[in-house]
Formats: sequence, C-alpha cells, structure tokens
Amino acid sequence: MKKSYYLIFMAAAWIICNSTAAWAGPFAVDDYIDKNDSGIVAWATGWENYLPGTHVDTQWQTPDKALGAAVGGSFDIVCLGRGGSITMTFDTPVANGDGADFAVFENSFSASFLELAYVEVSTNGVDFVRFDNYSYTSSPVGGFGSVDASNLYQLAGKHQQGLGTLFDLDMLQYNTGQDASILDLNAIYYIRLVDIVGDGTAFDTAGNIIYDPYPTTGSAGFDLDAIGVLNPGTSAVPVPGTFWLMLSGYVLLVKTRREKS
Ligand SMILES: [Ca+2]
Ligand SMILES: [Ca+2]
Ligand SMILES: [Ca+2]
Repeated sequence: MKKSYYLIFMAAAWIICNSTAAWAGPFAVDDYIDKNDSGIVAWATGWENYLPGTHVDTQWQTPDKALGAAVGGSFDIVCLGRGGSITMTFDTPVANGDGADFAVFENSFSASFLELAYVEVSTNGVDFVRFDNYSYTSSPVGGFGSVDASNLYQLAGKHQQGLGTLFDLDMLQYNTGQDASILDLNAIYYIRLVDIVGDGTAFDTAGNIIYDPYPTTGSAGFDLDAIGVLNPGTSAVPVPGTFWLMLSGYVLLVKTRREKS
C-alpha cells in the first residue's frame, strides 16, 4: 500500500472507531437547539426558590443570570451546587405545541463534561411533574470525567454551552414516573431544575444510577444559563373584580329602567 493511501486508510479507521466510541448509547443526540435559532421566541422572565446545594461559591449564586436569552459562555449562569434547585418562571406560559416546547441551556465547555439536572414542570407553582429520564452511564466518571450524551434521555445538561436540550411537553402524557394529568400542558408557568449528585445516590426513572462528574467544587453541579421557549401559550389575564361589579351594576340599572318604563 502506498504511503498516502495508508495514511488516508488510517485516518478513516480512526474516525470510524472514535465516532462509534463517542456515541455508544441508545439515544439520539440531536435533541438540542442553538441559542440563536429563530425557533426560540421567548425566555424565562423570573425565578423563585433558589436553593443552592453545597460546594458552590457565592460568585455563582446570582439567579438573575438565568433570565433572558442564553449567552452560551461559561460565566453567565446560576450554579445549583450539589443537589441544589431553582424554579424559573414565565410571564407567558409554555404550551404543548408541535414538537419540542422549551430548551434548557447549561454551560458545559465540551460535549462530554455533562453536569445533569432533573426537569420538572408545573402549572400552578405547587404541583410539579418530573419528566421521565434515563441514564445508561455504567460507572462513576470522576470530577473531570466524560459522560456520553447518547446514554442520556430527558435530562437537562445533555448538551454543551450554546446548545439547549429540548423538552417536549407531549412526552408527559406517556410519563411513567409521575402522573401528569394534574398539569395543564398548555399553561406551564414554572420549570424547576434539580441538580443530580453523580456519586451513585441519584436514580433515573428505571432505577439506574445516574453518574455525572463528581466530585467537583466551587461551582459544583448543574449550571443554568437560560431556558428558551419554542411554543408559547396564551397568558390568562385575570379579569379584575371591579369589572364584574361595574357590569352587574349596569345590568341592574338597565333592568330597573325597563321595569319603570
Ligand atoms: Ca410539544
Ligand atoms: Ca458546575
Ligand atoms: Ca445566562
């Protein structure tokens, strides 16, 4: 074999071997959207119940950095810390339209340093339903270890910074972990992210251990950049009580006049 052919052959073999090794799991890895995609029409407008876990420095504890459009860098984030959580809120709710309805942006600098979180949604801010989720990472990955995205399903943090992991509210109709019938899938005002501690103590819907980089310190756990909305619903604007009072007064007035005439 000529040297040049040999080099091409070796390069091709390397690419095939490594691409096979890179995506070895059962799940698709195209469940993301770029932060600049025109399909994103709105972003989270508020937050509540930020409960940072351990091993997170105060400089990463600014929830306002998860508001508005995704920045796609490492720093414009709120860090959840080990086992921490936050609820993001939306002036206009997320609705169950065609395909994916919202996207969660984390700040990973690579396609394999994946810090994960459970995703839970709510209509009323009290009753939350967690998306069924699956993780087939078979062993601990260490503080700087790699996670294969194709082993993950419906977990936030599956994709690197600038690429939001997509979630489809329609999938909640097939949820096995939690019954989603308590939700109005066309009026999701709250999305809660719960950091997964990757030391072997957290589980997916099937009971598999979910491993992710552990231990990490300083900005341990999931780092939220933003949540983008692809399918907005109609915000229910409550009719003020004074309106009904005035209307019933008017009806009474008309009725009285008619009776007199
Ligand atoms: Ca949908
Ligand atoms: Ca982190
Ligand atoms: Ca941000």
